[in-house]
Amino acid sequence: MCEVSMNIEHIKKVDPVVAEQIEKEFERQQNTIELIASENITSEAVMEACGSVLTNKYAEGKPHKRFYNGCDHVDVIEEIAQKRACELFHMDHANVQPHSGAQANMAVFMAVLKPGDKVLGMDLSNGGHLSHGSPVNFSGLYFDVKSYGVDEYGNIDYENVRKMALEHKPKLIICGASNYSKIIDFKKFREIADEVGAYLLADIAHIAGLVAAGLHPSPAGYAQFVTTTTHKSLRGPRGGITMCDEEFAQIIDKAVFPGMQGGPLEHIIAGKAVALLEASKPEFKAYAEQILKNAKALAQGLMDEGMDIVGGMTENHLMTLDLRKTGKTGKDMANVLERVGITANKNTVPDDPQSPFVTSGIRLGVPAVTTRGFKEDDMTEVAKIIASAIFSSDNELGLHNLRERSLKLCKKYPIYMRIGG
Ligand code: DSN
Repeated sequence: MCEVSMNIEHIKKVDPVVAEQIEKEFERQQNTIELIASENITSEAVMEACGSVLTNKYAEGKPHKRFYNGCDHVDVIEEIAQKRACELFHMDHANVQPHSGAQANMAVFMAVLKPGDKVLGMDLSNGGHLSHGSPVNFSGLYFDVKSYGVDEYGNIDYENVRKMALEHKPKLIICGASNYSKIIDFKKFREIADEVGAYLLADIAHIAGLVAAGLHPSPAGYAQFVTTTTHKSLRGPRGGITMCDEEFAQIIDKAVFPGMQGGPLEHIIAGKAVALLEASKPEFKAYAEQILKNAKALAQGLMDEGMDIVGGMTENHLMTLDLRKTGKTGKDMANVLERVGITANKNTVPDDPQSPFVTSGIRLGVPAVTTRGFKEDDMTEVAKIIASAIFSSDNELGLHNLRERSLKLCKKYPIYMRIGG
C-alpha cells in the first residue's frame, strides 16, 4: 500500500491522550495478523472521506427533501452512493444512511412488521446475528422469533427451515449469517418464503465483497430486502446499507428516517460511496478472488496440521476451528493466539458443550490479511503458527518463537506506511 497522509498532528496538540492511543492502535494493526472475519483495512481514500468536513453537516431527510438548508453537496454524494449500491448489488433502491448492519436490519423490521409479528431467522450461536432475532436484541425482544440452526456438519438444513416456516408461518424470513462458511442458497430461501407468504431479507454483511465481485451468488431477484454492512469484505467505512425492491423504497426510507435515526452521517456516506466505487473495479474482483484462495489455503493448512474445521473446507472467506478434540476452549485459545500476534474471536461450534462466553471454537477470516497482500503460502505459514500455538499453548519459548514468525509476516506486508505528521 502507498504512503498515507494520516496526519494526526492536530490531535497530538489538542488531545495527546487520544493521539497516543491512535498511534498505538496503528502499531497494533501493523504488527498483528488480523483474522477477525468481519474486519478489514479500508483504503486511504475511504478514510479521507470519513475524516472530511462532511462531518459538520446536518442533513436529516433524503437528497432534495432535507429538513436543513445547505445540502447541495451532500445530496450529490448521497445520491452517488445510492446509485453505486444499486448497480453493484443489482437492487432497485438503496438507503445508505443506516449507521450499522443492525440498524440496516432494523429498518426492514420497522418497514414491514408490527411488534409481535412472527420472524424466522438463524440462531446466533449457530452463526446468525444478534439482529436476526436474539432474545437480548430489539429483534427478539419485540418480535416473535423462531430460529433455525445448522446440522452437525455446519450446513443449513433447508428442509428443516421449510418445516419451521410451514409450522410458524413467519411474516419475515431472514437468511445470511455472521459465521457460516458455505454458499447460501437464496433461491431456496425464496421458495420457502413464497410457500408461506413471507418476505425474505438477505443479510449479506459478511459476504458483500464476494457478492459484489460475482464470486458468491447474489440475493438480488430472490430477496425483497438486502442489507449489508460496508466495513467487512466490502472494505469500506463502518456502516450499513438497506436495499429493496422498488415497491418498498418509501417504507424503507421512512423507517430509517424518521423511524429509527436522526441525522445521517454524511462523511461516512461519502466513505461508502468511495468504497462502492472501489468495489466495482477489476482490482477488487482480483482481491475477492484472492480472499477465496487464501481462505481455502488457511483451511487446508489447518486440516493438514490435524485441526478440525466446522463443515470441512470453506466456500467463502471464513471458517470456524473446532477445538473439541484438543480439550481446549475458544476463549483460552483466542487469548493464546493474541499472544502470538494473531487476532481472532472465540465462537461457538454446532452443539457446543461450552457456554457462548467460553466456546469450543475460534472463527477465522481472511479479508484483512488479503488486503495486506498475503497469498496462499503465507496462509499455510499462518495455519502452522495457529496449530503450533494451540497444540503447545503452555510452551512459553515456543509461543515467543511463534510471535517472531507472525511478526515476520506482518513486516513483509505493511499496512499504511506511516501515521503521524
Ligand atoms: N459482529 C459482527 C461480526 O463479527 O460478524 C457482526 O455484526
